[in-house]
Amino acid sequence: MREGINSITTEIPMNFEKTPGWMDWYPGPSKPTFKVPAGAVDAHCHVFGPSDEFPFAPERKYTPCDASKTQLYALRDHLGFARNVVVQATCHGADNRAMVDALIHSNGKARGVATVKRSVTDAELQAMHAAGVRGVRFNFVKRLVDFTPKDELLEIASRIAPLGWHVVIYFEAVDLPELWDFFTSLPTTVVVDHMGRPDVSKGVDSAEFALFEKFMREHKNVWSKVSCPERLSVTGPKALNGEQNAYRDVIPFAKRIVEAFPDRVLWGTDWPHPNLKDHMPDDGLLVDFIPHIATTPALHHKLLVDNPMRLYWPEEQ
Ligand code: 0GY
Repeated sequence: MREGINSITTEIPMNFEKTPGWMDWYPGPSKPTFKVPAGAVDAHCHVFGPSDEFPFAPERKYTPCDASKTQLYALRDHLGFARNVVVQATCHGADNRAMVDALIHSNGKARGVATVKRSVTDAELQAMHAAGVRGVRFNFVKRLVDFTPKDELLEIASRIAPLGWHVVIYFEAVDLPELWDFFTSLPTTVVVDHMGRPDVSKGVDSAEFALFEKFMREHKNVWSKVSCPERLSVTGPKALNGEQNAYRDVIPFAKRIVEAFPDRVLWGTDWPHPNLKDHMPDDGLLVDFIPHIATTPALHHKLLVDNPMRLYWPEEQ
């Protein structure tokens, strides 16, 4: 009798209602004009659910639409990319099953970044490694996650380091001074999401962005994703007055980082673009942003092929 009741309960799908105002991913992305080099990697993207198969985490701060591995891989092919790095999204907390499932079904064309707690076992880390996980993400964006004590994060970093994994950090520019000592104490390669989220209205020569450049210049283990112009831009997706490039106010920031640190930059779509409020980007348009920030074929190749391959598929180098 007990067993019967349990099995009935688990068969009832959980019904997730999207966060009010949630913007779904763009269904018909254009074909980019810019042709990415052969072997290009979309090094920052996510999967959401599908929620009836992989329920969202109770501690999540938003409830998104579904965005499956099949839809992600269709986008990869449409945009001309060869591989993906699937980053655990906060709506799944430290339950990495959806991300790991995406890796397992990618025919080796996807690697991943997980979120783990101190309680993760060595066997679980090994299983994730076998599936293709190569990093953990530490998130300091307060609207996305609750605070995790730094000693717990340091313990996690020291446990994943022997696996050859790295740490991905997500924070906002105003918080860099306070987080500096912690970040510079990490024992692994450290990859910053979205250039540390600069406030582009302050300008590329602001003290705030100078601190981020110093962070990369003084710490050779620090890399940056030059991604998410759609999140950082104030001018938005519209090209104005003969200017052909959308998100033009983000160009000076990303271009400067690509040119100063060409061997430590990555690029990703950020599909399915969680938490956007004003517009949902056409992913084809995002790909057409790349030649504005990496202006030579040699830089395209480093940004889209050499660097992500070195970090995520080192055995093929
Ligand atoms: C991103 C950015 C965001 C969200 C997440 O895991 C997440 O929920 O990363 C954001 O809301 O800024 O990189 O996808």
